[in-house]
Amino acid sequence: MENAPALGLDRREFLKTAAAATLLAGAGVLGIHPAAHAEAFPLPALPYPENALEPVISARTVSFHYGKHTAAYYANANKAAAEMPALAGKTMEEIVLLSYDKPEMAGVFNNTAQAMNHTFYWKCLAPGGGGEPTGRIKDAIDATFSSAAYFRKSLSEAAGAQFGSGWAWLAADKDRLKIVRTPNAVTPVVLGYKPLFVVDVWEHAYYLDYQNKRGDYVNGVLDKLINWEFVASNLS
Ligand code: MN3
Repeated sequence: MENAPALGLDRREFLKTAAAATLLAGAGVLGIHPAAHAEAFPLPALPYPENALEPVISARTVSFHYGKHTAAYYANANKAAAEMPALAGKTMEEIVLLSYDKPEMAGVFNNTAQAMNHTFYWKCLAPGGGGEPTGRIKDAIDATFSSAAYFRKSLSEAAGAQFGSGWAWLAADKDRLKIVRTPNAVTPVVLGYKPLFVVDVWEHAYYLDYQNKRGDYVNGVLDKLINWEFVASNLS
């Protein structure tokens, strides 16, 4: 209570605050305390403003892709985690690994893997990104692909070749890097590889901006948005 003056409240305002706190505590007694609704996997904040990826990816695309799609995958992943006792206390990666390729857990897998994939995707992009890799990630890319240009070409082709919805990844298979294409929600994690970078090639990632021109979106991401610092940080 001695903090009240520091908050700049007069006594009458402070009592209103205290009354509000009492009401909230009462809600707890009735079993609707906010803690009862705590989500296992809160939606991580977007690492930049919605318009930060323009002109490659519009604020409108990000507002749907993050605000609607990513948020919905998290909501569904949380719902599954809350409803299935077998998932209690598990990480998203653990849930993805245990639900992969089990038809009866397809909903759990799809939503949890998509939540994880999207958070990874948003971190793979950065305003002012793109350009050439440097340091350890340059060395690793040169060792596998001979050059950054050949890596770029290989990833771009993989993204174009993925039929329907999916993802094009740079992943590490122990010491070696590889390009991996996955359908729908599948992540290289279930194949035993460590994801380093990804491009989302579901139509919701680019259709508002590029319509059918998936290649233009992928090349824009590789040339102007790839967050090399994050990619390098994923090298073990
Ligand atoms: Mn997506």
